[in-house]
Amino acid sequence: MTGLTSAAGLFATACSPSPNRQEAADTSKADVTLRIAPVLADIAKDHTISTIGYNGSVPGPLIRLKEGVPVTVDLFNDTDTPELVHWHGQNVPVEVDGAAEEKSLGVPAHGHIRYRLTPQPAGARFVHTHVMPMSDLSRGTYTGQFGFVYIEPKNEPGRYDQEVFLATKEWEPFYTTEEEEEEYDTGGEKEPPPPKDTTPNGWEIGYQRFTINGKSLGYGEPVRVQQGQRVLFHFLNGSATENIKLAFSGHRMQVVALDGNPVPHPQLVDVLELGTAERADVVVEMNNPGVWVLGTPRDDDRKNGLGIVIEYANRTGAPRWIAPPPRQVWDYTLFGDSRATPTPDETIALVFGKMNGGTGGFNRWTVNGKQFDEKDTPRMLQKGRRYRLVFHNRTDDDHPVHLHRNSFELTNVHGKPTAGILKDVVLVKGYRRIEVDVTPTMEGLTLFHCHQQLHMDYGFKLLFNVA
Ligand SMILES: [Cu+2]
Repeated sequence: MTGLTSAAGLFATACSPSPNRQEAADTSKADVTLRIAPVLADIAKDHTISTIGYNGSVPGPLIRLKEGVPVTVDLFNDTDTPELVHWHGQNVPVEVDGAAEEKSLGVPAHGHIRYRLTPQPAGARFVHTHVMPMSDLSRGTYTGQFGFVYIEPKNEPGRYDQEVFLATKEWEPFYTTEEEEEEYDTGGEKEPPPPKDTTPNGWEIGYQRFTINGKSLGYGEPVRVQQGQRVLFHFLNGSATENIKLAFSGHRMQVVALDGNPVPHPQLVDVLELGTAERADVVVEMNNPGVWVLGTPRDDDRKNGLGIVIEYANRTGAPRWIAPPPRQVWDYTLFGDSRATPTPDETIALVFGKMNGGTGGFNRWTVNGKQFDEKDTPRMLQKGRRYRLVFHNRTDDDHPVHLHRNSFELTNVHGKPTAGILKDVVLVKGYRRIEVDVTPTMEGLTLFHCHQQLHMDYGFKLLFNVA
């Protein structure tokens, strides 16, 4: 549990004067206050979850900020363990990024820290705990410590009539030996399989309950819409470990932004696919009056709560689910440009590997043949230099990989070139290759990791240092 120790240790340094922080004696109200505390959440009829959340709700309250306008942030921790609060998708200094590996400030058990934060870039971001729970499924992102952050751009086009934020979440995790079913072949180039590993696969995580905005399908208030409206939906996959799909019965969704960043070519889709921590903004024309289910096409998970009712004005009756057309292929390049991207200054290959954990054990994850070790020297990157990161996934698992404090541009997906799609998480499917370009602008330690909690905790991390 070295992460916890260092998080607590960091607080000692947090007490020394810093231009970025106001003195502890300052009791004025902060612009943003997050209180980390136990919460009881009624997620379904006669079903209450006991977890840890922000400000007494799961997900936490929507935090609306303005691009480039600094805010004071108060973090209170009412729990018995140190916490880390990560501003996912924002370009912020290491001190406030909330990752132990980057030596960010932690929030001590029953403690408080205050700092300044300049929100950037604009778009749908989020905030979540960055603690490593390892085998403890009552901590880290298995809890309700997450919430939307929306950074308003300086100029908001606002071509919609209503804005709705929807965050998905799984609850009551348990250990299982069952693996996710295989996806059908989507074509394109493949990575070579690794040498055969005869050790059985280690633990996977299953869940009993599912919610959108903290309510199981049919329990919460429906989203109320009117015929003729254009509704902007912001989706966030708040899962610790699951990559999900979402479909809106009777409607198609126009994807306008991914991970909060507008895409070059908005496209209509029947099914959204969101890896852990991915976001998508979609616009839907409300042109099919009725009472509908928006949810996962996986019947079991939808029955266990992963959906929400969309209700047109003056329409009543049981919500209808219509399965999307079969074999919908989610392809990032649909939304990209065909123009050529600049030649990178340097190419860095990152090969993802797996060592099976065996029955009752944990799988171990490697980048370029090594599990993360905090004693390793970080890989140096030069500010302003264009790097191409080539993700070679030589495992049969899908990995939603995330880079802190920077966005990257997708340049190649499964052998298909693309441009103009800016993201901070990308889902690299089993035995696939994705290439992204990043030009670091923020100095200091920058963490790269798989956002699947179990993968991250058991080795799937790499530390860069930008100078
Ligand atoms: Cu992973």
